[in-house]
Amino acid sequence: NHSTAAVLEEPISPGVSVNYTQLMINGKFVDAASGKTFPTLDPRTGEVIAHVAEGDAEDVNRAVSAARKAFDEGPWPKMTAYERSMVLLRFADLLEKHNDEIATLETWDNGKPFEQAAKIELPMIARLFRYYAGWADKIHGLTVPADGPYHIQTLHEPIGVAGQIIPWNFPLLMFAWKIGPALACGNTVVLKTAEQTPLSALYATKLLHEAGLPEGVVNVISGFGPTAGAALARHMDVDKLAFTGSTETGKVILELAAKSNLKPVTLELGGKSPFIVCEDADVDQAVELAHFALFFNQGQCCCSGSRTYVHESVYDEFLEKAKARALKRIVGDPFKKGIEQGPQIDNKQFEKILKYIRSGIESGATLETGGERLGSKGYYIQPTVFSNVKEDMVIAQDEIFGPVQSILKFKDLDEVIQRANNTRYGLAAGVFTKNIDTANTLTRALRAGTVWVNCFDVFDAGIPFGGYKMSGIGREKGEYGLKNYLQVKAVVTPLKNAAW
Ligand code: TXE
Repeated sequence: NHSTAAVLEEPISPGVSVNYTQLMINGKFVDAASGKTFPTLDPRTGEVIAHVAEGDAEDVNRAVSAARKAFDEGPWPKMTAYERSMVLLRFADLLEKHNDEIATLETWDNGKPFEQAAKIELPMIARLFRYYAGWADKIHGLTVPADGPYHIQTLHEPIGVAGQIIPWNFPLLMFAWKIGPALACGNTVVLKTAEQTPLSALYATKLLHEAGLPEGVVNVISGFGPTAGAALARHMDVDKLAFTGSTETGKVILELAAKSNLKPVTLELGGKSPFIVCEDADVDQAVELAHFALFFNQGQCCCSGSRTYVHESVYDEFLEKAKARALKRIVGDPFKKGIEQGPQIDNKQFEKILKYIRSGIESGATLETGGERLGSKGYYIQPTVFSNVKEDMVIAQDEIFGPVQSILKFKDLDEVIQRANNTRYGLAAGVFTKNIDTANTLTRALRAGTVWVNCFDVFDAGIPFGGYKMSGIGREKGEYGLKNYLQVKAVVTPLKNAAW
C-alpha cells in the first residue's frame, strides 16, 4: 500500500508572495484590456494561489505591436551581438540569484517537487541562457563560390516577431527553450504561458528587464488557448510561431498559421516513447532507469518512457522489482524534503489519467500496483504499474501523461523494433543494454528524435530535441534550434574587373 501520510498533512506554506500577476507588454506590467483575471490554482489542494490578468486577442494585438516596434525600430536587433549576449548572461546571473524564490513559484503553481525545480530545472535554465548567449556573436552566413563573376554571400538575419505558446509541465524550462534561441538571434517575442502555470515566467520576465532587455522585446501574455493562443497563432504580424503542447492543438496551430500569413511553425508535441530493456541488462539498474523514465515529473513529460519493453528472459524479475520500486516511490507535498512525486497539474489531467487506468483494467492489462488517487484533496495519484500490456490497448497507444507504467514483453530485436515503431509518435526512445551491437542496431532503427542509451532525460542545452511523425516539426535547443529563428538572405553582387 502506498503511504498517504504526506498527502494528508496540511500543505506546507510556500513562504513567498506572488508579486507579478499582470501581463508584460512593452516592458511594463499592465492589466488586461478587458480588466479580466483568472485564478491560478495550487495542485496540492485545488485552492487559488493568485488571480492573474487574463490576456485576450486585444492584448495579443498590443503585445505584437510592441514587439513589432522593438524589432523594426530597435535597439534590440541593431545592438551588437556581443551586447545582446551580455543581456542573456546577466539574466542567467539573476536567475541564479533568485533561484529558490522562482523554484518556489514553480512548485506552487505546478506541483513538481521543490528539490527538482530548485536543484535541477532552474540551474539548467541558467545554463541554457549562457549557452545561447555564447551563440549570439557566432551566428554568421557564408561566402559561396559563384558560377561566374559574382560575389555571393548569405546573411543570417533574425526572422522578426516570434509568437511562442508553451505548456505547463516545465513552465520556466519551456520559456527558456523558446526565448533563449529567439533572443540570441535578435528576434522579438510574444509568448503565451499555459493557463495552469503563469507565475514563474512573469517573475523571470521582470528579471530579464532588470538584466537590460529593452522594452517590447519580450512580451508575456497569461491566458487561455482558444482566445489568447489562437489570436497569436493567426496574427498577421507574427513572423514565426513555436508551440509545445498536445498533438491535437498542434494541428490547430498549423491550420491557423496556414490560414493567416503562412508563418513558419515549429511544433513539439506528444509522445509514446519506448524504453527497451534487453536480455543482457543489469535488471536492478534497468528497473531504476525505466522507473525514472516514466515517473519523472509526475509522468508529465512529452518524452516519458511510457512503453517499457522487457526481454522475456528478464521479464519476471524486472516486473517484480518494477512493482516494488513503484510501491516505494515517495509521494506527497512537493515542498517537503525527499518527495519524489507531487500532485498532477489539475483536475482535467487527474481525471484523464484515472480514465486511462480504468481503460487499462477493462482492456485486460494486469494492474500490478496503484491505480487510485492518493489522499482526498489535490490531484495526487498512486504510482501505477500495468503488466501484460498489448500494443492494441489504448494505454499502449495514447499519451497518458501521468504516473502509469505499462510493461510489455518481447522475444527478439526485430520484433521489438517493429513494435516500438508501431506508434503515431516519434519523440524519444530509451535503450538499455551492454551490447554495443544491440545498441547500434536499435539506435539506428528507432524512428525517434532522441535515443538515450543507458540513460534517459539528459537535456543539455546543446542537444537538439524534437520529434519524428506526429511528435512534431523541427528541433529545439543546440545549434539546430537557432535555425527556427533565422532567415537566410542570399546577396549577389557582380564583380567588376576582379579576378574570380
Ligand atoms: O494541452 P494543450 P493540454 C499533452 C498531454 C496532455 C494533453 C492535453 O498528453 O494530457 O496534451 O494537455 C495552448 N490555440 N501535452 O490541454 O491544449 C494552451 O493554452 C492556441 C503534451 O494542457 O496543447 C497551452 O498554452 N493555443 C505536452 C498550450 O497550448 C492553444 C505538454 C498547451 O495546451 C489552443 C502539455 C488553441 N486553440 C500537454 N488550445 C508536451 N509536448 O510536452 C490550447 N492552447
